[in-house]
Amino acid sequence: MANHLFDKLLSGAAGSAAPFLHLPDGTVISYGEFHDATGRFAAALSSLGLKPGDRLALQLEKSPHALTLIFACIRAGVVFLPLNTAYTADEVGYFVSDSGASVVLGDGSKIDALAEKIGGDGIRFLSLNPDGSGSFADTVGRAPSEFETIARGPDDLAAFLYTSGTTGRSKGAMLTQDNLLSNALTLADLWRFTKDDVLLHALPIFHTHGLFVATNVMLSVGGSMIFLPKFDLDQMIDMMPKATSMMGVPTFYTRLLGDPRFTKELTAHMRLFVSGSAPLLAEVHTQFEAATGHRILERYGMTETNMNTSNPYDGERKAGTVGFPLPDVSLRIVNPETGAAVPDGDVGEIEVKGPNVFKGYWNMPEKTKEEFRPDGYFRTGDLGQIGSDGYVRIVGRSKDLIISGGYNIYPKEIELLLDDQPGVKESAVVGVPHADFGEGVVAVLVPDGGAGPDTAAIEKSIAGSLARFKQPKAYFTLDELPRNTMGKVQKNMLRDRFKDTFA
Ligand code: MCA
Ligand code: AMP
Repeated sequence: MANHLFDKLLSGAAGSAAPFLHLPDGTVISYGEFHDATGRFAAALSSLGLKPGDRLALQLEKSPHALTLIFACIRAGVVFLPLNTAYTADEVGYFVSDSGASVVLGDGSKIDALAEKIGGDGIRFLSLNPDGSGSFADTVGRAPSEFETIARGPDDLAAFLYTSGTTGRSKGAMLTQDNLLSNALTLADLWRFTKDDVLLHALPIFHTHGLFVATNVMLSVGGSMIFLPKFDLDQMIDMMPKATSMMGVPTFYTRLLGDPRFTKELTAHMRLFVSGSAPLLAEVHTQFEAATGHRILERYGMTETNMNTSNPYDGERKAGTVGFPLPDVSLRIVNPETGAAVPDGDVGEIEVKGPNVFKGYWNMPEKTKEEFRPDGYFRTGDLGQIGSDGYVRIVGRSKDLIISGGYNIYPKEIELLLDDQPGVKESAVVGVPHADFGEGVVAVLVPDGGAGPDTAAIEKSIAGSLARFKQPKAYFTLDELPRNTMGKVQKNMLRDRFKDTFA
């Protein structure tokens, strides 16, 4: 039966000996093997009672098995929620209850703690380890070895990706099969990927960049990936000679540039380096070209929209810009208050429309309505301008968001926790320049007049609720927060005051 996304990415893979995944230990998983494994996993999902449209949450270390599970969900029509492995049980609990997931898959070392914390009537907790073992493997063993792919159309839901919000409450962005497929096909074409490409893949597979951009693009052309568990500088340098291309967040590029082994010779054979998820400093772009002779191709996207713009493959890849709208994406710059187009070249909010744009936030019709204009454009919350050269530049964000090492961190979520701590009257969280992560999280606390905040105790107290990467890397106290006449905290003043914290 027709399954819009699976058919295009994998149905032709049955029986194919072409390589799909190259693992660090030298193992190669072929397209045919991967295809068959998705069938066995899909049969196991169905044996658990999961039906099309049901939700499954997974918080798994990166492995071929975790990737198989995701494509098994697509094949079985099950909506999957990939969750950052750094999330605490508290955070995972929220995603599971909000999405109504009936099955949760976690690593063997964590699944019992998740089950204990989350509980919930009828929710099944199963383990799947990076080596393929775990209680889910037992379910697979008992299920039929063949699976008839479930029919799914372009508008059927494929995934929920949770993205935090300025209110501090995470929202499940509902992505359809065609949101994912249309974007993968557009990018593969634009960036000239073919079956001969080998992508060096060190990104996590719980976010758009590593999963939908990198993996779906490669699957759509029948190419292969050197599939590393995470970014490790030595492994990147070792594997680079076997790759033709790489996708990464800016932190990947600054770390590579800082290594004397990363030279023109090491990269001479490479076809393409793509960067995104956070701003790439123009100086990093320039240094990269000086060190390697390659110009990084920067593109811009968002969880809700997949990719929106890209620098050209053939034309000039301009540092400090994110290039042009993709061929099937309409992009405009508007006054955020009125929604009216701004004069050419002026700064405004970036709005986008196209087959890449999600269907809305799960169970949040009001929030969804606020984020879309009546004519269907989505409000990104990013501030940008289009130069006379037609290139889009991102100049800031109207949303209060920190991007650290490519991960989004919403200050509100942290402030809500800090405000509740003993000795704290109020707090403000800002991102300031960080050489490795781009931005680093700083917390500013206002004492409540008593003994004042004990930051060591606060760090301990929030550790159970917040993923480590979101926790402030520095704390300061101030008698009061700078506010404007409307009473709004002036975060730009805090960013300026603490800008040298990580210098
Ligand atoms: C790790 N740590 C971090 C981060 N990562 N702190 C702040 N920001 C981070 N991103 C902290 C850990 O908590 C730990 O703290 C210490 O750094 C070392 O942890 P480790 O796991 O060893 O770090 P790492 O392996 O060096 O990871 C850094 C990384 C990783 C490679 C940059 O964060 C990463 O892979 N980022 C990619 C994120 C990504 O894929 N984003 C795409 C989102 P301590 O030592 O104190 O315990 S998709 C998206 O944004 C849109 C759609 C788009 O356009 O792509
Ligand atoms: P996320 O919600 O994790 O998908 O993060 C999306 C946000 O990352 C966007 O709204 C932008 O603010 C930012 N972003 C992604 N790519 C770029 C880029 N190339 N330059 C600047 N910001 C980017």
